[in-house]
Amino acid sequence: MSDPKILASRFPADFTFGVATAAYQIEGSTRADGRKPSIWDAFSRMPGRVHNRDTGDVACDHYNRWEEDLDLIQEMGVEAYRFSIAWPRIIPDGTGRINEKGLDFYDRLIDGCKARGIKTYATLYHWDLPLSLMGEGGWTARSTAFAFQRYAKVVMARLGDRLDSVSTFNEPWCSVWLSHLYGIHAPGERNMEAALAAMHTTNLAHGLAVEAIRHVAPNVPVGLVLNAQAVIPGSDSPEDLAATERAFDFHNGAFFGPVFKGEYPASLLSALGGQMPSVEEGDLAVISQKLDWWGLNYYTPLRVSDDPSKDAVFPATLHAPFVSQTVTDIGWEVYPPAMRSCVEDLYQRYELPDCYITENGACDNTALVDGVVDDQRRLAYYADHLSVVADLARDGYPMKGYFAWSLMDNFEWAEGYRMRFGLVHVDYDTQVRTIKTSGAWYSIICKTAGAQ
Ligand code: IFM
Repeated sequence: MSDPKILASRFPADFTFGVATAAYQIEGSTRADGRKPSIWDAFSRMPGRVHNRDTGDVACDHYNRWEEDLDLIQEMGVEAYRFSIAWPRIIPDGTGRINEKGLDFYDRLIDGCKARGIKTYATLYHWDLPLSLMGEGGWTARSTAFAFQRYAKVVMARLGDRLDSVSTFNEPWCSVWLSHLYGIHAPGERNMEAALAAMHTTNLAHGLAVEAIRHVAPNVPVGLVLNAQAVIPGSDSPEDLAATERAFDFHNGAFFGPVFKGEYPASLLSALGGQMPSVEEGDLAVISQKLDWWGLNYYTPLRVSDDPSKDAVFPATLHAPFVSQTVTDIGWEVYPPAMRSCVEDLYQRYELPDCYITENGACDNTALVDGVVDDQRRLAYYADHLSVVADLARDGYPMKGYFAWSLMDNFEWAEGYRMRFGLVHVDYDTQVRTIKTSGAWYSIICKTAGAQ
């Protein structure tokens, strides 16, 4: 079902349609107006870390072209813009001096949204940790949680009066496991003890930031964006079913547990407790404060089977084969039913507030030919996943909004610029933006929903 008007008519009248981006992926101007390096500025310069040694130095030049980009969002009829704020622009060393010029940029951006009738959904942390904080250990150091709380306070005191929503973190799974255990994202560590420390500091930082936001900007709805893994067993064998449960606890429970239940999963504690940092009295109460909403970033399922080897480390799982034949250009299986089962499973396990799909989309590298990017595979991906979200809303799940990832092609982290997720094509030589076929289609969804 890809008729955008029919699809749009299946959503509740107050459902929000938006687009999402993140600071380091689009802004460029990494040295402008007092910004100092983040861990990604350093990481992307290390050999072998990022495809083609691409960096975010220029990216989509959004720092200079933000007005044109907001015009595009408005022209597409998109109701809300989810963007992130770069900590190294606001407090360039992580602690210490506040950089007013950095705040000024987001002031202009937010006012620009308001002037165009676009709702503002800000994320405080989308992976660009000020590099100076690595001297203390970055996310592995408890002190970083308190530095983050101060940063949250500074941002909300200046911008909170014009934000429609704020989230503390984007995808802690990535900034913890992918960055400190699997070594794929900055700072590129591969160490379980460090990863567990980063996990707890991040959870604590989330809680401390919620406290600060409630204090400084009590009217702004606060949430947390998680890329919950839609874990699916590779078979019905008892071993694979047990492996699936362990994978859930490790990938999801490590964040959902403390935030929504005030506890770490028992299986994680019993397997890895000896390597955990100290969880101080009161930490879990700070972490588990009530949220107004949570965000799900969903792209693909995680199929697992048991890893029977003796030295397998918790959660001791292997990747099970894909079931669907459809795979995006980045190699991720396309399987919309897992989006539904993931939401169902999470609402069964936890008491969760309202839900936004804060990211969903496909890597489709269809080229620009004669001024057109006819990205039918991305369009089909959106149609199938939006249909799942409409069904969830119909079935009583509190689905409040959907943000397409991404507004435009951008710096795709370790993949550099070769993987494209945009509704809008970016020519990195000329910085010309071209709305793709999927973008025009999504625009009809937004305009139809807006007229309801
Ligand atoms: O580009 C990323 C984004 O920064 C976080 N979520 C997943 C996207 C696609 O990989």
